[in-house]
Amino acid sequence: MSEAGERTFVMVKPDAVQRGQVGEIISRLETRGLKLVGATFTRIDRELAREHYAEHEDKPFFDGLVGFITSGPVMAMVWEGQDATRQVRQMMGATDPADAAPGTIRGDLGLDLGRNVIHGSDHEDPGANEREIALFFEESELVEWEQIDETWLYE
Ligand code: IDP
Ligand code: MG
Repeated sequence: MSEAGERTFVMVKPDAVQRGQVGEIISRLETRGLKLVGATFTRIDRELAREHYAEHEDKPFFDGLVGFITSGPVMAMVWEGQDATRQVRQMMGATDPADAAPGTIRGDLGLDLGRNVIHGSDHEDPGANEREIALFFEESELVEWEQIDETWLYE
């Protein structure tokens, strides 16, 4: 990982895959300057879904959430950059797309709380990024590489 780099876990959810928004979402993160260091297009099983969303186990929406996230393929990714976890959360917008500001990913690409397009690690939950990355990726699957614009992106 580069000196400026923090890694965060991002997942394009099944609704956005079905709606052809994978490219749009990757494009926004790339254009911002974040660096893609890992990606897998996969359909996750219920066990992994339950573990990933373990903090919501007792919530009334938990079963629906697990059903939704396992209902089709997702694009699971690791992005790296300065303050990456918090910056991705800001780009995502509020959990409910109806409350997410225009210009954010959820505010531009979704309408409904239960179909909110994207997951990103919670920056207010220390270690959530590394924990989620480890659930989906082996360390050897993450690519360390130098981005040619890094000297122009960071002071
Ligand atoms: P976040 O994705 O913005 O971090 P969380 O509160 O961690 O939001 O909730 C995880 C996911 O659970 C949300 O992204 C959304 O897909 C789903 N979810 C949260 N609250 C509700 C709800 O009230 N009804 C249905 N789904 C919900
Ligand atoms: Mg969350």
